[in-house]
Amino acid sequence: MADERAMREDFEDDWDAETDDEGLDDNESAREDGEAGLPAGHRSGFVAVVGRPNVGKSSLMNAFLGEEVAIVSPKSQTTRNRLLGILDRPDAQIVFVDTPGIHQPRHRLGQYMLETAAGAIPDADVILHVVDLSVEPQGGDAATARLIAGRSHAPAILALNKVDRVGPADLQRRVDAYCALGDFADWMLVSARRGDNLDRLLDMIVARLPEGPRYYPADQVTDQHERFMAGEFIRQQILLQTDQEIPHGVAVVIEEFKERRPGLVYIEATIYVERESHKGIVIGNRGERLKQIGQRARADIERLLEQKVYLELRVRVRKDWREDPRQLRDFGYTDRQG
Ligand SMILES: Nc1nc2c(ncn2[C@@H]2O[C@H](COP(=O)(O)OP(=O)(O)OP(=O)(O)O)[C@@H](O)[C@H]2O)c(=O)[nH]1
Ligand SMILES: [Mg+2]
Repeated sequence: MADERAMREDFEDDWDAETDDEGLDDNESAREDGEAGLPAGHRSGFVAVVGRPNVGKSSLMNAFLGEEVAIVSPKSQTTRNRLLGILDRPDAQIVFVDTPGIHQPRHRLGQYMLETAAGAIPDADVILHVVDLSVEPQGGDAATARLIAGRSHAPAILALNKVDRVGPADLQRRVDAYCALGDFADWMLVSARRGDNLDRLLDMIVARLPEGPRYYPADQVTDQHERFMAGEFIRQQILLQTDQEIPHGVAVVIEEFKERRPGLVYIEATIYVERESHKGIVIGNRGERLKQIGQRARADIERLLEQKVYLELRVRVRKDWREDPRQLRDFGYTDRQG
């Protein structure tokens, strides 16, 4: 319990730090309103969204929120950090904790990701174990179930995602195979993409949350800074526009993020790759690919900030940074709780 409270306070500190220079007044008033008007029996808590890579954890969280808080891509290991998605409704505040996919790490970065995912489990009030129903259970699904069983007594709910991609002939057998992986309090067939059964799954989660206050202002959707999200949108475009090892070896650092004049934000970012040969691929023929990456990321960032963005990208090599503890720290892949 003490850990849990410390985690909540940590996240609240982050939010305060972020809003120091913008909109603090709005934030404060939201906090006050929130505590006053809660109905009797209001529920709240943290829901760890866990599972092997690429099953749709981030998609599911975004679908619940109706916003793209976490980046999504068809490549596995898209999510690298723990990030919150906060859903406020009259009877409950549900704080989703999106996590990296649970996999056998091959680099220090992978090790960090695994620790991040595993670390979200003991603090959660409910565990949402997400699986991909369009394929048979895999090693990572069983490893996830084992981690949950070893680290938490909280109720675990199984979200059988991508039901839009499974035929009737396979359905029952797959459901049985996934349900046999662990001791689940409940399960639900869902599709993050089509929206099937999301309301039912949400009610199932809320029913298992303890009674409690709002931990975050009602209008706050995430704990992430705009600066972090801008970097993630750039990384998302690299995930979408490059192949094989390249996207996995990319890190994005925002060097400058500044409102140059009202309505125009200037962002300068460096894309780090692991090898010289990867640099040429990210830049592309006569700079074409980097231009595409920049254009699409800029559109996403403009939508987020609701302002015009001037985005300047550069590509640099940091050889084998995924193995280097100092580089990992510089790129933000460190445990925020020390
Ligand atoms: N058909 C279908 N595809 C889905 C569904 N949910 C997610 N996807 C796709 O699955 C891929 C992976 O989705 P993500 O949300 O990034 O998966 P994740 O579990 O967060 O992956 P990591 O962050 O790598 O662990 C993306 O291409 C999504 O569009 C679904 O319900 N149906
Ligand atoms: Mg993800």
